[in-house]
Formats: sequence, C-alpha cells, structure tokens
Amino acid sequence: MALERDKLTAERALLTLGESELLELYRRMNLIRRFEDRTAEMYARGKITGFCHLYAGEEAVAVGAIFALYDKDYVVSTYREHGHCLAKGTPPRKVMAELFGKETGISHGRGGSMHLFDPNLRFMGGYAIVGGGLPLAVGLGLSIAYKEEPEVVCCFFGDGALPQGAFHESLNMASLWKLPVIFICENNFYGMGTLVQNAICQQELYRFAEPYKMPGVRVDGMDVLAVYQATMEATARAREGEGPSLIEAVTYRYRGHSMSDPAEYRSKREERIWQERDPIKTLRRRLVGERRVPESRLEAIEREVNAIIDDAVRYADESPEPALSDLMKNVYVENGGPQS
Ligand SMILES: Cc1ncc(C[n+]2csc(CCOP(=O)(O)OP(=O)(O)O)c2C)c(N)n1
Ligand SMILES: [Mg+2]
Repeated sequence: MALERDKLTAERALLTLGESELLELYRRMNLIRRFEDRTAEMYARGKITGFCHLYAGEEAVAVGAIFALYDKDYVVSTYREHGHCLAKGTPPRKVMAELFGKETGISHGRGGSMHLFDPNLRFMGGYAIVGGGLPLAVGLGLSIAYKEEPEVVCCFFGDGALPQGAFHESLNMASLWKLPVIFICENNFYGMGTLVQNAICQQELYRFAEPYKMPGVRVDGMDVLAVYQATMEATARAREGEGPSLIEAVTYRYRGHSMSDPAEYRSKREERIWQERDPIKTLRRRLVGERRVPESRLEAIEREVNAIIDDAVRYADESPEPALSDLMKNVYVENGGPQS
C-alpha cells in the first residue's frame, strides 16, 4: 500500500524534474557505484585495509534523499557511509585517500572508511556504533530549532539500529520538541548476517513512527525518484516547524556486510532478484524509454564518472602517508585537528 502510493509520487517526479536534474541523479548514482567497485578492487590488492562496508545497490537512497536537501542541510550517516559522503559533495579524491589512510584524506587518514567527516559540507560523519548517529542528529536538530535556522538534518541508519534504545529515545525527543530531523532507515533486510524478522518484532519498520506521533512511510529504496519525493515531503514539513518524519527505504546491499563477509547466509536467487532491480539500470531504462534521453548521453556520463574515480584512485595511491611525527595531530580538535 505504502509502496503503491510511492510509485505514484515517483511518477510525478519523473514528470516534474528537468532533464538536467534527472541526469545529475544518474551521474551521482554511477559515481558511487564506480567508487565502490574500485574500492573493492583496491581492498583486494591490499591498498585499503581495516573495516570497509560498501554501499553498492543502495545508491538510490543516499542520492534521492540528499538531492532533496539544500547545501546547508546536515547529513548524519553510519559506517556504510561512502555513498552519503559522495552524494553530499565531498570530492572522490578526498574520500578515496581517506580509505587509503593518506594525509590528503578527508580525515587526514586517521579515520578510514568508517569515519568520514566533512563539516564544511555539513556531512557530520561516519559512526561505527550502530544507532550512534541518531542522538547526534537530534542534537543538531535542537541547535537548528534553538537558533531558529531554516536547515534540516537528514539522518541515515540501518534496520539494525531499530532495536537500539537510541533509536526510540531519538524519535521520542525529536517528536516532542518538533525538531527538523528526517530519519531515513535503510532497510536492506540484514544486520550483518541476521535477517530483520529474526531481530525486530515489527517488520514494517515505518510503523515505528506511529507511537512517536510522526509520519512514517515505506518507499522503494531502489527507486531514486521515490526516495527523492518522500524526502521532499519530509523536509517541507520539517522546515515548516512541524517536526520529524521517518522514512523506511527498502533496499539491498549487493555485497556482504563488509569486505570480509562472503554473505553465505543468503541465496544466489535472492541476490539475482535484487540485481534485476538495480537502481541505476532502472533509472537508465526510464530515462531512455520515458524521457527519450539518447543512450549516448548516458554513456558519456558513465565515461566521465569512470575517469573521475580512476583519477581518485591514482591520487590516493600517490598521496603521502601521514608523517610519524604527526601521530597525535588531528586526533583531538585541541591538538590542532581538522578545524585548525
Ligand atoms: C552498538 C553496536 N552494536 C553492535 C555493533 C556490531 N555491528 C556492526 S554492523 C552491525 C549490523 C548493523 O546492521 P544495519 O544497521 O542493518 O546496517 P547495514 O550494515 O545493513 O547497513 C552490527 C551489529 C556495533 N557496531 N555497534
Ligand atoms: Mg541492514
């Protein structure tokens, strides 16, 4: 039912968005996919080490939601955050260099994959603690409301965050104080190897909005236009002082939980079904079929994106390691961290 409604609003987006905007959505999703594919390759070659969680398959969620924001709006993410960070506008060079642990990375190589942070673009991390971003998003929302500013906070988290106390406390407080926070749950059916139905009593996750007296919708997270529409509605409400919303975006991660997970807990058939729903291929089909965009334009975008990511990998590879004498620098702000 909720998905039906979503299809209708998404169709409106296809009609109302201009061609350049639709192509930008296509470009951003391709940028993230290519970034993640090259990241996997660099991981296999030992250029990237440590924990690394890829976002391939879920691109429509980050891109659709962040496209509905203004530059000054805030984004709070999880440890699977490469896609959110890129969608917010951080240059791929800076993100890739961070994964390589290089001084030129967005967190000077100190954070790595799970701790991207770009305060100038209001990308507020990158958190390894499941559900850890939600209270921080509420804090940002409180500061916006206190200063009577027009911004909103878009907070992404996985289905695994819903059984956490932090989720419930955050929704309660944000609703009580009518804070401008958009809670976006990326329901990819798994928290590591555990299925949602084995972890959460209510599988229609958007229904958790009801006890906290905020709108809750389930959208097709493989449809960038559906996510965009739902986020537009939620941001309009938040900016008008009407408070938070919960969006459940149903999506799928194409790789294992992390680079060290072969995902043997799910069937090849299931993976094939979701591959057929690839958000990038779906938008491509619609642009060619319904908007009559020539294939050559899309191919040009794909080539452009590939070149940007290849350049990012080269840049990261050639960048210097942090100097040993700087070991304690950029660890705490008082130590001469990123603000200095
Ligand atoms: C508080 C806390 N508990 C447990 C973990 C270990 N852990 C890391 S990822 C993860 C699964 C989270 O799944 P989900 O929120 O659905 O995000 P997804 O990986 O699917 O994007 C768990 C349990 C953690 N990082 N933090
Ligand atoms: Mg999950």
